[in-house]
Amino acid sequence: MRLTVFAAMFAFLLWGAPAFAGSAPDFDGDGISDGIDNCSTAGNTDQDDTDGDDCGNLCDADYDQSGVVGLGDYGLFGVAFGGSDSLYCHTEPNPPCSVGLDDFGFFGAAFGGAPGPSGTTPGTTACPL
Ligand SMILES: [Ca+2]
Ligand SMILES: [Ca+2]
Ligand SMILES: [Ca+2]
Ligand SMILES: [Ca+2]
Repeated sequence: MRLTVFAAMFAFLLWGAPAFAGSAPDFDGDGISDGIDNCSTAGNTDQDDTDGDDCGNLCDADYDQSGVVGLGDYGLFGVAFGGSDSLYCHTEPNPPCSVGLDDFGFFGAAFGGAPGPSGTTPGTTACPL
């Protein structure tokens, strides 16, 4: 019995420990660790960030960079609707993209809130202005 426990501990040290040592928190499981994920709550392996504000498209409906998703963004989204501007495409890989009802659903869910969270802006939940 004691030998079995010892063997199990040895096996863990041999194969298990390196796996734990190299892992970092990855809330959304997209392979990008939270600290460097530009949209840490949604899987976005491509890290698309069309406007370059360090907030990935999948977390960023703040098109006018005001810090909140509001009426100004709604107006911009309306103009972009039906087009292919990747800034407004939240639900599909870019490019190509088509701004449609699925993206409007994303926008509606984000309305009234702040963009983000982005792991590339530590200590904040919003993306930089
Ligand atoms: Ca992640
Ligand atoms: Ca992510
Ligand atoms: Ca962005
Ligand atoms: Ca805004």
